[in-house]
Amino acid sequence: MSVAPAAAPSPSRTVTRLAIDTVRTLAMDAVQAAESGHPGTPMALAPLAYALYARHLRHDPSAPHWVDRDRFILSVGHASMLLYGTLHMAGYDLPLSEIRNFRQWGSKTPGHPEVHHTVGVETTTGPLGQGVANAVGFAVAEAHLAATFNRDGFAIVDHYTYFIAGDGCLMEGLSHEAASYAGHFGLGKLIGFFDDNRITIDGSTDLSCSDDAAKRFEAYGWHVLHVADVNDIASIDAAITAAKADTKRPTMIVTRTHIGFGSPNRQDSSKAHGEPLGKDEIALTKAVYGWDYPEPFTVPDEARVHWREQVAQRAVSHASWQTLWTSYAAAHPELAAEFERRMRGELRPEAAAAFPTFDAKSGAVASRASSGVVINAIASAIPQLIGGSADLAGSNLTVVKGAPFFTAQHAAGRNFEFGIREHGMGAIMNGMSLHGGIIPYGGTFLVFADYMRPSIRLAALMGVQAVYVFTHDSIGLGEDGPTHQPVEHLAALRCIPNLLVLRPADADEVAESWRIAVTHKLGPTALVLTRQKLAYFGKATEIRVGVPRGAYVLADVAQPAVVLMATGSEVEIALSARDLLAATGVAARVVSMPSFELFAQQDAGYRDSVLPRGVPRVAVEAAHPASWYRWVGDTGAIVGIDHFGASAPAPELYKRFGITAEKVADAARGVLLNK
Ligand SMILES: Cc1ncc(C[n+]2csc(CCOP(=O)(O)OP(=O)(O)O)c2C)c(N)n1
Repeated sequence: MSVAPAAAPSPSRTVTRLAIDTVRTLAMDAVQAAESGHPGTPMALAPLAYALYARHLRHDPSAPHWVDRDRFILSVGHASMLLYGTLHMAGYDLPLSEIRNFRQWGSKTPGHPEVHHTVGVETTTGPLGQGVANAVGFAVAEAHLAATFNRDGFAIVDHYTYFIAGDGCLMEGLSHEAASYAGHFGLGKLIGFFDDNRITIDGSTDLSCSDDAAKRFEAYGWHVLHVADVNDIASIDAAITAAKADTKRPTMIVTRTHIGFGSPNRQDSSKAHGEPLGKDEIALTKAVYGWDYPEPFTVPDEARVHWREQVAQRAVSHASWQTLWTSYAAAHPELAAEFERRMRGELRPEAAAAFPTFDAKSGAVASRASSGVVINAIASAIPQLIGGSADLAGSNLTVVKGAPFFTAQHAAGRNFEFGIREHGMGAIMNGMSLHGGIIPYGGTFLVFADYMRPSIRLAALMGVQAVYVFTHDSIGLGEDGPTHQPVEHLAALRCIPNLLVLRPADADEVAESWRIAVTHKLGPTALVLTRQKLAYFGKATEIRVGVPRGAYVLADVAQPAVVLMATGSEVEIALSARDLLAATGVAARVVSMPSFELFAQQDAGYRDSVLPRGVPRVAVEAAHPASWYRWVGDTGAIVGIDHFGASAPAPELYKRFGITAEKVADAARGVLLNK
């Protein structure tokens, strides 16, 4: 079936054309009403959205969270009206009033799609390329859960992940990190469409890009197909069928489209990308479509009925899955209970007792090493905790020993090799987490958090659970030098709203930090860990209570004259400074402060009990001081580093850069003098 080209409207317009044109006109009208937005790409891609939602996706608008639904990700998030119009027509709970309210305060139709805000939106997209990498993560999750839970005759996890990427998505490096990963791991149930319209904001793609996208994806090991005209629904059907037939490779369907399709003065021009067409051009375009309805936001009954009939056929898959699930649950009750528990995001009851306890006999241990011990201790009780590292497993200590690796042949593996693709890892983790049933973790050096920062930001924005294992967390890593020594990273991470940052100071704090990370469901957690060894405090009881509160008194005196605050490796320095001060008659309290965010959430009574009002404070952290000002106040001092590090052994660096007990004691005396 081919949809008649808009340039020559057919008087015998098919209902399919009408159904597609309704999505097009809703996008034009909504962008016009909002006086902002992106009409051209929805106008071009409406036939593809129709093909997916009306003819291919296994989905059920009355059960939008059905666990085995096919997932669809609009990586070109600016084309949000394509998704909103389609969800509306497909019968999701997104009424026309919300379409009319596009981009307005409180609407369900924000400028870019936001997960957990609009029903049917699987992930938040807008920063180009992220959706592609999220889709890879969804496909990883599907493959892993299918390999873990499916049994003969019971493919209870068996769905596809579809995405649409644009020129912008494919120009971004992120999509290629993720595509390379997907090709290597043979994610056969991942089906992407490249919206090949050759237009971006500044004009033709010729201005800056002459890649052969198809060849790039072929080189990554993808199955690459072509659709010469997006209006040719039969050709989309055939491509999807061919994509599904290849179970070993992800598929990219390069689809030729025309931005602003049908608009006499805007089609194929960057003017169609990101501004309203204008009332006159809308009228002209609707005339080209043969659209007979003068009122904006018209949904012809025939179009609505057709959409609903088509989608009703798609939703049958939900009913048959339900039947399959019932017999699976009867045949494999324990697996079924486990699957349900995981999809609810709950831990097994035995998880709480799985966390290790440490003692002085273990001696000084790097926090990355105690983190490795914790991961291994909790692994079997928390099977949904799966992850790995961006090629630094031996440094990040992220491997569950003896457990299999995730490979194309063994998708049940729990150890992941993300390759040297930090940005990809962050975005893939987001997809894994959003899919459900998985708590992903990923490791790299703290300094390379910058390489994944956009994905961390989105994890925080979306409120997804993910755990970052950031090791080598300061100049304490020593000889690798300033390229590898984070300075501003802690402060920068602490500024990301809804990111929990934990920098534990000893092995017990590490265990408690991991406990917080696996139970903190509404956002990501960054664990900031040392390369160098840390002393053991022997304060397990205080730590168990104190770490969840973000800060606690580690060493006290009856009447503290000054409070010394520190995180991670610098807590030891604060303890030594306390001894130096005591020797000169100055009573100091030491507060370990692994998480500013958790401490800030405590009531004023608790905060005042840890940091008494009127008692001056000194902070020490081998990092940029920016994030400490709130806590030290006007009368306090910060011993930190506001410049890059250097290549030398760690003890020398601490001395040269003044992160020492003597400097902290001096700072304390200084604040007392100025009091
Ligand atoms: C990471 C990122 N950089 C820049 C932008 C701003 N931006 C939004 S759309 C766009 C052009 C995208 O072109 P294309 O993918 O071809 O989309 P189309 O013009 O087909 O809608 C740009 C640069 C963005 N959303 N994300």
